[in-house]
Amino acid sequence: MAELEFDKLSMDPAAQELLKKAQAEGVETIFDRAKAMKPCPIGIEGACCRICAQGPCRVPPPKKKEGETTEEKKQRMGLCGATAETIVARNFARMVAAGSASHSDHSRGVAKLFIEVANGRTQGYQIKDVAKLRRVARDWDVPITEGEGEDAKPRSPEDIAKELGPKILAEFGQQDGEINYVRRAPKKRQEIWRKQGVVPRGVDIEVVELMYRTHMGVDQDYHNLIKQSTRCALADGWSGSMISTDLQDILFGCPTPVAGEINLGVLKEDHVNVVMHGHEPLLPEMLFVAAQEPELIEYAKSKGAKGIQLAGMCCSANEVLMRHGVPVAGNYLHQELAVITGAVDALVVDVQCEMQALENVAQCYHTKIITTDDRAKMPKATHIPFDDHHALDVARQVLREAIDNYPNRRAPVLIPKESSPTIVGFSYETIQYLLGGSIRGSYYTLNDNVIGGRVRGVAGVVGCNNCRTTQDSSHLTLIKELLKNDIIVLSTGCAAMAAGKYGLLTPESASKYCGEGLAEVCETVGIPPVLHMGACVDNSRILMAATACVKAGGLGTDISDLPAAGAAPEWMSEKAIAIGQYFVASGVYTLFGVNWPTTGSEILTEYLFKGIEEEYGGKWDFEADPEMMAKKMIAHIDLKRKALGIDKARERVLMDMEMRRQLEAAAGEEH
Ligand code: NFS
Ligand code: SF4
Repeated sequence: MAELEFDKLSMDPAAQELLKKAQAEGVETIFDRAKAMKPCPIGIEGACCRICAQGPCRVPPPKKKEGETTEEKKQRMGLCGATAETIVARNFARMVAAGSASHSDHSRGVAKLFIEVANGRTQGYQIKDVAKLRRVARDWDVPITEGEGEDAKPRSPEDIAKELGPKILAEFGQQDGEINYVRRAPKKRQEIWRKQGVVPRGVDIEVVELMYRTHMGVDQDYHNLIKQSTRCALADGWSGSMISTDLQDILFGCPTPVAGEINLGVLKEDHVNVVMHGHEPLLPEMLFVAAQEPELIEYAKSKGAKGIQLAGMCCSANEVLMRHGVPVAGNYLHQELAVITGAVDALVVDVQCEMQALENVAQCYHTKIITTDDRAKMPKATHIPFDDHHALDVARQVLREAIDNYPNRRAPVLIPKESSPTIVGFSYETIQYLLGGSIRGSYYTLNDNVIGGRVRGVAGVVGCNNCRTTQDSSHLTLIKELLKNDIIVLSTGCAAMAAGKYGLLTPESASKYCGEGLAEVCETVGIPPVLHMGACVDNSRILMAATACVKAGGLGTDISDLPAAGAAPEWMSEKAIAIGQYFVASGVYTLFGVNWPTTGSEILTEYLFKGIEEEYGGKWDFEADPEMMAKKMIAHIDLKRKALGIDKARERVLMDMEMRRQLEAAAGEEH
């Protein structure tokens, strides 16, 4: 096993402690493998093509800047003549397609469940948020009342849902026209998309067409490939992901502020620990219900445990955290570590971001890995198929397996003490409410503070952990730098969990980390400076919040006018690329860290980092250093402030603050 420098692997003391345990016990983790296997230098640039059996073909970077000979050029082509631009764009496009497919197939499952719930064919589920159901129904032109005029009476939730469900589900297979939620975007944004010809027709069709175009010998124009990538990504952000957010809110409740705990310290030595890992909240919702049933608690006690402790991991964690305050064991790079505690009796996975290594790590301990989705199996795991018609029974069965496994624990168990309190659940609607109460609730309050200069701008910090960089470190450095500069942070996914682990998801952290202006605003409203908005599909909430800012007025007429920027400093998944692409296409300056997958083509990279801005008002950028990343985001935000003519206001605010400080200092001297 490799020699590891623990503090370089993760900044989280809980992770460091467990990595030491793993090493002492001879258990290999992703960090060992990362040390042993370096990324392929050609693959990392996106410059390897293996889409036909004449390859794989590699296109190395040009040896000289200018004056390349024909012979040299030929060496930088696939056998079929595909250029670096084509090959790199195809690889990028396929990442967008896979990422969009993940979010969208998740979403399709939720839509199907929604229809089953509407028809009373499920076990354990119900329509929890009728108010949101009505709001969403209106957006789909589904009537929420029956009869006309004075005789009109409200339609029952089931009735509305029965009409709404199939309408939404149809969007996945829709062949022509426009996806419905395009209408939610600012008018100007819609016009840009129509002009560029990238308004998605449906969800599936855009993924299929993108895959088709990247087949051998089809689309060989990088610009055209990126155009379809945009269309596909928009179908993800403004349809697939947005639909899952909406329907999950209707079924499980629209998040409102709730307290939670995060990090491996939430596991309990004397309880049956069940970790729910994955992305779709369907089963975790039922595990949450089942874990409270007296019979199961009694059963756990009969095996010598004091009770059942549920904990989440990855986006499944975010879903149940923000709706029920279920504690979170950790983000992506914590999955193996949870098993290494020796205290996890079952790790239940559904789909996405699950490392196959879990099977092997689990064999060194007693942990039972339970797969539950027929689309995501592992050969050595126990498979208990999820079925929404008997969801509660499946949840009970899973918990029983975990309880039965509790007596099999082998010493030594090590649960790190780290866990931090968090306040989460900042849905787009909740933020609106908090900004002005239910009656005047409006994003204008936020805009007003941005215009006035107390808040310099808004940043989205999202995305994964990546074992090629110190876990959580870039997230934290970036977020702290932004807060110090009065930039409020909206966060989702593993980034939000990273913020939580180090105490940034509490209102108290505002005075500690924020510049004076932002601290004042957070204290007045009573919110943390980092707003946890949910799982990665809930990046759609950020799109809605951005749109609401535009509509509230005073900050331009489009998302690209806002003093805002987005970042995924520790990204690793294809989903992150799909998300980034829809943010760029929605007008947002979006930065990624770690590495950048199109460096194999300078021309393509130049287009994504610059040229694309002329078309969409947003652009990509890459920056591995989180401090530089913050600087770039701040510079962009300031540029937008200037364009809006509100740069002077901020100078005034800073001047006021400086004067206040001097006055206070003077007053201090007098006493
Ligand atoms: Ni998002 Fe959530 Fe985490 Fe990355 Fe994976 S869990 S969907 S992909 S690793 S943020
Ligand atoms: Fe090589 Fe062209 Fe086949 Fe790709 S499609 S593997 S570049 S021959």
